[in-house]
Amino acid sequence: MAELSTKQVERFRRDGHLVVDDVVSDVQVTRLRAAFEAQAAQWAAEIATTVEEYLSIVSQWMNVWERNTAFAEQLRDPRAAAIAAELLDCDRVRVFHDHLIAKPPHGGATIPWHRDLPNWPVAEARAVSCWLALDDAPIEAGALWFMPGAHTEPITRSIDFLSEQKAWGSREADAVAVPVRAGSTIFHHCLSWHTSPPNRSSRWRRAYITVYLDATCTFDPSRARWHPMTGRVTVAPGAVFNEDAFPVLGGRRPR
Ligand SMILES: O=C(O)CCC(=O)C(=O)O
Repeated sequence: MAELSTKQVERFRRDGHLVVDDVVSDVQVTRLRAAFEAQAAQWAAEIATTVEEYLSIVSQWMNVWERNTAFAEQLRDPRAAAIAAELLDCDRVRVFHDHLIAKPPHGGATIPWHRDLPNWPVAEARAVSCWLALDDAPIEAGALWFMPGAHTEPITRSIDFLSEQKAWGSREADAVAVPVRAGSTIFHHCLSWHTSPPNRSSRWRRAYITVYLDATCTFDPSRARWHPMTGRVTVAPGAVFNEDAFPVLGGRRPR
């Protein structure tokens, strides 16, 4: 049984992103929020500071699945992996890395316009991210914005998106905000252009992101040698990623 309708897959191919509602149950979202809070308290204790102080400074974490059981289980959610495989039209997907991003109430920075693949040491444009909302993410809380269709445009050099702004000119008006409820997901193509503003609400805006690669994707250090995951690669350029650090998570369900 396919997870997505033909219309959903077509929408993803046209726009470069797709909202899939209610991928994760309320119970699981509550569990992940509690796991995040406990994990943040532990990270704060490890550097002998309070969790409040810690969370006012640190807002992003990678490879959380290696440290935390609840996120390790979420990473292996077979439904999310099946959706990723359907969108990529491949048999199996592997994790490139996971990523927790937390924007505190009335805080958090703008994440400027960028596309992901030019910043990854991955050769093929055959990857999707699953952005799972752990809190409701309305526009005022710093929802993601996308430029629909821009994922089909050629790969250009990676812009240093923290210092260099993408200028859209008259196209700016075509950008769309994509607010979602807790437990819902936004799958976005590795070449989609996206951004998020600060959180102007009085609630947290936390998201757990899994980056899925088509399992046949290969290592290309020339693209982004500096990326933190490059140090975890033990294969030669041009080879598929090593299973220990980049495990296969699942794939299409039998029809
Ligand atoms: O969560 C955010 O605000 C940004 C997420 C993002 O850039 C991504 O998922 O690639």
